[in-house]
Amino acid sequence: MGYESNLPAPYGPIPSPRQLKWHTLETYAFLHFTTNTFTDKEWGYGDEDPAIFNPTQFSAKQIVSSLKAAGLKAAILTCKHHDGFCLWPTKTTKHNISASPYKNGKGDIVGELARECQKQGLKFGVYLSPWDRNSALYGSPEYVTKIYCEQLRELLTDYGPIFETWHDGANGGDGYYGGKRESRQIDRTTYYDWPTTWQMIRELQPEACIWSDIGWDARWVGTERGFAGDPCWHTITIGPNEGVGQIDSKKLLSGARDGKSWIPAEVDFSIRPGWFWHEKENQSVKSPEQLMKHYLESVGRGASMLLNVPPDRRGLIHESDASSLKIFGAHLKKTFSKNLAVGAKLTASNTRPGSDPKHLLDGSWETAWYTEDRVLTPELTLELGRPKTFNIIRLREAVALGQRIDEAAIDIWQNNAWIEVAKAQSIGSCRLWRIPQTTTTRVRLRVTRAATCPALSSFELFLEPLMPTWP
Ligand code: FUL
Repeated sequence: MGYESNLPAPYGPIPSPRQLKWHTLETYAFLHFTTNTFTDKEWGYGDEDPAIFNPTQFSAKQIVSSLKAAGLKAAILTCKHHDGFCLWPTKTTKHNISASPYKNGKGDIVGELARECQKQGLKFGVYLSPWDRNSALYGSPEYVTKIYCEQLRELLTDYGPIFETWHDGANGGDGYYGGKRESRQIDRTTYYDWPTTWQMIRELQPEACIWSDIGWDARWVGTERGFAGDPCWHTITIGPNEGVGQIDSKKLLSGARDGKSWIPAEVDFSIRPGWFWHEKENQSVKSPEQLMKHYLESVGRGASMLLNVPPDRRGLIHESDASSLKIFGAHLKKTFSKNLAVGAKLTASNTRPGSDPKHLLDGSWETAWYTEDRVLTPELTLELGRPKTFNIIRLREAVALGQRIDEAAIDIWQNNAWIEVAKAQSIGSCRLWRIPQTTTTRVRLRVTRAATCPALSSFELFLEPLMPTWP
């Protein structure tokens, strides 16, 4: 923040430094990869023979490069899915990659991907399914303390910095369970003892964001269809009877304006119909245009976009997915490379002494513009000098000081009058509006409702180029 001497007081819950960093990532990848890739299943039963796991052309380089081409800033790997097969040579179970033909039992997919991400400048995260349909111990307390926690400990100790840990709420009951082939029920409220496990994560990797339905650091958005609610507040109140796998998904979609905790939403969805690669879905890969729509409806509503791109049986990102990612990434880059508001003359109805509205144009999260305490509904006009054509507007609050704005609107100057072209409730870390292409000389922001004096870090205008045809 630029103006430590005259900062407004924070409002409500505020993000931790760890969450602030997470907010700046905005888009990252999910990699669903395991024996399911070879059995054509979405949920393995736990009795899969490790011999089937044999990605003969596995290339961490090709996988990470494909994600990077889409501008994705990190990758989260399914180190273990519900079938229990571990993609690293864990000491906790024999049901792991050492028992597979991959690199003659000497392979370590977690290690290869973690290293490649680091090399190419992406962060790395781990998905470790709590439900384990292979483990004979599943359902007993030892499974949680000796297997699940130990697996996490290995992942958080041996693979460098981890930016996020992913703990899903799926628990289907039946499984192989070491040959017992029975249905095991657990009590979701107590069995996993999440607070103890998450405390261990804090100790081993204090920078890692803990994701589950309810946080601690980031929450599920309540749908896997690729959008956030509108509004989507960074805050939410988790009730005493709510927990992982036990919370109304509608509540997660929007959060709560006056929520007691800062637990922002993450939008997880897949580039294909399924989470794992299936030959029959090669024709159903989402187009760059569809990915852009998901981007606007997730990142553009203040959530993060967790895009699943599953490696195929060769151990590569399939050509269809890779080409869609590449076009999407180039489109994003082109769109946001030129802020058309740069050079505009800014007139604010009020400015807090010591701050300056010009910081709204510099594209930085660190600098901001504030109003005086008594001014809750300021206006800010960009005089563009000459007519400029744009179709995307980006607004960011300086979220280090909390989510302060309740509602804002954008007007353009046309035929000697202001016309409202966009409006929203939640702004938060990022609000994107895509409007029909517009040419004007003046654009105005109106904060129409705020809980306390606004603190904004960006007000920018962009023009999307034409999306190339695909495939
Ligand atoms: C869910 C799982 O059941 C799906 O297979 C997938 O991994 C998704 C991201 O989370 O809970």
